Amino acid sequence: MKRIRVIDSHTGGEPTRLVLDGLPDLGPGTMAERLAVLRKQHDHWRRACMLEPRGHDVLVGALLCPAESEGATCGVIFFNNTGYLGMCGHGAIGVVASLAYLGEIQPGRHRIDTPVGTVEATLHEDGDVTVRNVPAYRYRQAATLDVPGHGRVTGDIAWGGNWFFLIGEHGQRIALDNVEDLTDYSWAVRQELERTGVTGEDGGVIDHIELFAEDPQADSRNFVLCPGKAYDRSPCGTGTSAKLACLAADGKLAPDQVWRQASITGSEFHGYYETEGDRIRPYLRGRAHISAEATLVIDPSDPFAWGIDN
Ligand code: PYC
Repeated sequence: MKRIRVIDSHTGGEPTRLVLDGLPDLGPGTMAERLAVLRKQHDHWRRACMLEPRGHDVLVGALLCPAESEGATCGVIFFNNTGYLGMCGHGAIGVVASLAYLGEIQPGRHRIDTPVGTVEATLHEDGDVTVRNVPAYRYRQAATLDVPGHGRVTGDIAWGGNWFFLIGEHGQRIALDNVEDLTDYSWAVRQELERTGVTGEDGGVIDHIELFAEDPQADSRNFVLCPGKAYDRSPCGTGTSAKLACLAADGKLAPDQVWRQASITGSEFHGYYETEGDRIRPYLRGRAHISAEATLVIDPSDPFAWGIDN
């Protein structure tokens, strides 16, 4: 039997599984090199942790690694049911809350190395976490697509630690009882982006689709479709970062001004930014709660030991 120790948490409804140990050593390289080793040589370990019967399509995994940079608390590689994420905002908040739950960190600032850069997370005395994300920027404004079944769709392409297509005018109702239609619409947009070869900078795959609507309490409510076709239950940390980059580029939000981003479930992140050259530095504040402490067991005689691939 192989055993993998995990802590599960959720951040505004979106789950994170922090993988503490039990996976193969990825070597001493940079976080990007370790991610390449995990992807090429050990991807079945990701599948075992993320796919059914142990995982599900909503779950995001965070593999705890030794720090790469001096003074960092740890390194983390984020993944899900279909592959790997650059950064993950809700996941970083979940990692910090989980390490605090284990007594491994105290309130204060902690640096976390990821394959797309080092982020800093502040654990506040009240349990909230503020993530200083990697720099974000808008790459293209008002890109248009003809989406089969939906007609002309216009959106911005922005980086917030992952690539996003952000759509303000979509004619969709952003509500929990409309998730099926929202998923169909967003998936059609994603497929059209792929079919027509529309990408982020340097060919980066745009694998997150983000729709916005007004919200009675917050500044905006979003629906974010993640790469594995599940929607984010939280307001999506990297998606909120991409939104802040677009607001900044449009002159609609000043540096340090707080933006309350609600999710479709009603959970909220509070974001703001600082200007950094021609990019912005996004900050996101949210809260995670621990939901399980567990040991995953991989039984070699189990036909689904390494997950059900679909
Ligand atoms: O919070 O950045 C995020 C995120 C990405 C995918 C799911 N959540």
